[in-house]
Amino acid sequence: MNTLIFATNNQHKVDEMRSVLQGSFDILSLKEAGIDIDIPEPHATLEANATEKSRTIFELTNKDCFSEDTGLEVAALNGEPGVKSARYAADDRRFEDNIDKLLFNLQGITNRKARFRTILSLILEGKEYLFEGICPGNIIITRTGSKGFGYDPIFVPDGSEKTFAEMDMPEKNKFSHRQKAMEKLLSFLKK
Ligand code: ITT
Repeated sequence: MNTLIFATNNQHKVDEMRSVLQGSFDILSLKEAGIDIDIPEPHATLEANATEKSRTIFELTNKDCFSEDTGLEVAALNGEPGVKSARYAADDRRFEDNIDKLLFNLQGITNRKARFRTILSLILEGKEYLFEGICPGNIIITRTGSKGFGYDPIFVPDGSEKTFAEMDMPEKNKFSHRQKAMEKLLSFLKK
């Protein structure tokens, strides 16, 4: 197995995965694989949405592939936005609006604990596997930093004083949910 299709339309995720993999194997985004499709994420769990994305691409191509679904789970909001992270404020998936809504909902709340959770769904030779990666941290009060994407400007991972948006990719990878899930996939592939 040399190439896996990564069932995502999010170029930031592709760039991060490539930086994690450092050539362990090649990945092709949907765009690079010539697939123009917006896969729905209608389910109530990250696991079900990730599986839907990889199954859709496997059924279309019959090739080894993987996908991931990530949610930001905020303790004081009972785990929200969670599986709704991409569309927290509205269906148009605007990062800025999602952050505004989250900061508004956390106004006056001192418990800022949160975690990113990634579920990675791999389909290899027609068999399905799931891997999880969790990054605990805190939501800060105002945006800081301009790198990364999504909720990065308001999330400080445990063990750092910086937000993800203040980190270069290799530094984010040291903490990141996505890296942790991918490491599990890589050690599974080595077995
Ligand atoms: P897919 O094509 O892979 O589905 P997506 O952008 O829709 O790409 P998700 O469904 O996994 O991604 O949505 C998760 C949302 O959570 C995403 O839109 C971001 O706002 C946010 N998110 C995911 N990973 C993140 C990260 O590492 N840092 C900050 N925010 C992140």
